[in-house]
This record gives sequence, structure tokens and C-alpha cells, in this order.
Amino acid sequence: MIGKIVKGIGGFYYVKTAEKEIIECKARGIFRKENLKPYIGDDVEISVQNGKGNIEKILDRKNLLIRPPVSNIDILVIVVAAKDPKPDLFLTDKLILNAEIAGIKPIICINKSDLDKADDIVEIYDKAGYEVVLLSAKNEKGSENKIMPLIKGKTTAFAGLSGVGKSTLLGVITGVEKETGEISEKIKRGKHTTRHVELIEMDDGGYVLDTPGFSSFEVTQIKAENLQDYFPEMKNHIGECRFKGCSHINEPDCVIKDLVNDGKISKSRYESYKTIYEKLKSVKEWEN
Ligand SMILES: Nc1nc2c(ncn2[C@@H]2O[C@H](COP(=O)(O)OP(=O)(O)OP(=O)(O)O)[C@@H](O)[C@H]2O)c(=O)[nH]1
Ligand SMILES: [Mg+2]
Ligand SMILES: [Zn+2]
Repeated sequence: MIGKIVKGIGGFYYVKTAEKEIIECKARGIFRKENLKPYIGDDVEISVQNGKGNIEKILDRKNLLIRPPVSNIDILVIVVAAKDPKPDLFLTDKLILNAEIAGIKPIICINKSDLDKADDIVEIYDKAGYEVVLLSAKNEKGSENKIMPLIKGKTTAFAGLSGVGKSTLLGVITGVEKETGEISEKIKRGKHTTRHVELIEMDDGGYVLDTPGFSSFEVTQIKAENLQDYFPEMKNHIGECRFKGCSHINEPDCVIKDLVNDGKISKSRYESYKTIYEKLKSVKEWEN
């Protein structure tokens, strides 16, 4: 039987079959040995004996993200709160970058617009060429209509810091509210903070995935020299600098630095580029 992994809890994987039946499965030990861990979103071949499912094979993946841990998605909606928690643009840029590397379309969703209009953040990502949606999942009627047309029929994962409102937004989109909660002042996380990734099927044939918030991770899967290829606002200018192979950091007559100084490329995006570039430079070959 073929199915899709829609949820994973405590070593069990929940596989949805073509008949929309959910079968609880174990992954055979071999996956651990081969370092082929099943991910939510994987299409898998399963066998069922005495009501117990077993994942036999993971079918070819279209793509895989480790942060958040999902496979076969079309769109990554990166949710940023205009306020509470404070926007983390570096994390946002890393999430965007991971999507770009995996060939997944990023969309920036700025939530909690009732608390702040976040003009500066809208401008940063607009300028970079990304689709930006500003809404308030909790306090704006019909906010889901701003995002639904962009993800219709697609498989979309929602990622971002804990407490930005991913689950609230998904509740509005799917009409099912769960796992959202007031932010506890002490730990600054939603009280009902999402603990696992879950794939929810929509009426239009698309899927949406809630994911737990996380705050930091490293990008390591590319070489520093290739980083510019994944920043769309830089990509169009490759080769225009005075030096061939310009890293856009210390070289003179650098078109990218000029664009940053002229305000055509956002400073915060450029700062993220520089920080990630330096980090990638320091990654040893064997780590790559
Ligand atoms: N003011 C305001 N609060 C919101 C909005 N959307 C969500 N919240 C609140 O923000 C808090 C966190 O929301 P969640 O949806 O649980 O956040 P999350 O991103 O799923 O958090 P994790 O599951 O921990 O990653 C809750 O108290 C929500 O009610 C909004 O548009 N405006
Ligand atoms: Mg959540
Ligand atoms: Zn340059």
C-alpha cells in the first residue's frame, strides 16, 4: 500500500492511504541504519500485518527540509509576528534561504498586524522580491482570504518562532482550532505550543502543516561562494562587480555594496548575507 506520512509521535508514524484511512506504522530498523529517517510529508510504501503497519520504503522525495522537518512541500510560509515575539530577521532570512536551497517557494506572512503595522519589515521583503502578506490571524475577520489564494491546492508548511501565531493562522485557515495558547510571560512561548508537525488535508486537495517554533539553526549545505545565488536581489547582479568572484564583503567597486548604500538592497538582508557567508567560509570541507 502507498500512503503519506501525516504525523509522527513517539516513534510511530501515521500514514494516510488513498482511501483516507490512517494507519499507525513503525519504521523498520533498517532506516536508522541507512540514515534514511522518514519525514512528515513522505510518500511511503507500507505493509500491514495483524493491524500493525510497517514502513517498507520511502518513495523519492521532491525536496526535504530539516528545519522544519518536512518533505515534499511546495511552499514555506514564514510567519513573523509584527510584535510579541520581536521579529527575528536573521532567523527569517535563514528560513527563506533554506527554502530557496530546497527549491521551495517562500512567502513571508507578517502576523499580529493589530499590534504594529510593521512597514519596515514589509518593505525589506518586498524589496527582495518576495510575496509579503500582512494580517492578523486573531483579530482580523477573513484574514485567511489573504493567504488562501496563494496556497490553493499546494502543500504548504508554516514555520517561524514560537508564539508568532502559526497555529492560530492554521486554525483560521482550516477552521479547526488547536494547540494555540496565550504566551506565558515567563517562557515567552505559547502555552499550547505545538510539539509536532502535522499535515492537514484541505478541501481543495492541498495540505497545510503546522510546525513547532524553533529559534536557531545553521545553514551548512552550500558553499559560501554560492550563497549569492539564493538571494534573489543579488542574483541578478552577479558578474557586475569589478572583481570576478566578488564576495561583496571587502572588495572595492562592488555593485552589491553600492545597491545596499543606495537603499536598493535592504541592509538587514545584506547583514544576514554577510553573517551566513562568514559562517559558511568557516565550515570545514568535511562538514559540508
Ligand atoms: N494580538 C495578536 N495575537 C495573536 C495573533 N495571532 C495569534 N496571536 C496570539 O499569539 C499567541 C501564540 O499563538 P500560537 O498560534 O500558539 O503561536 P505558534 O506560532 O503556533 O507557537 P508555537 O506552537 O509555540 O510555535 C496566542 O496567544 C495567540 O492568541 C494576532 O493576529 N494578534
Ligand atoms: Mg503552534
Ligand atoms: Zn560585489
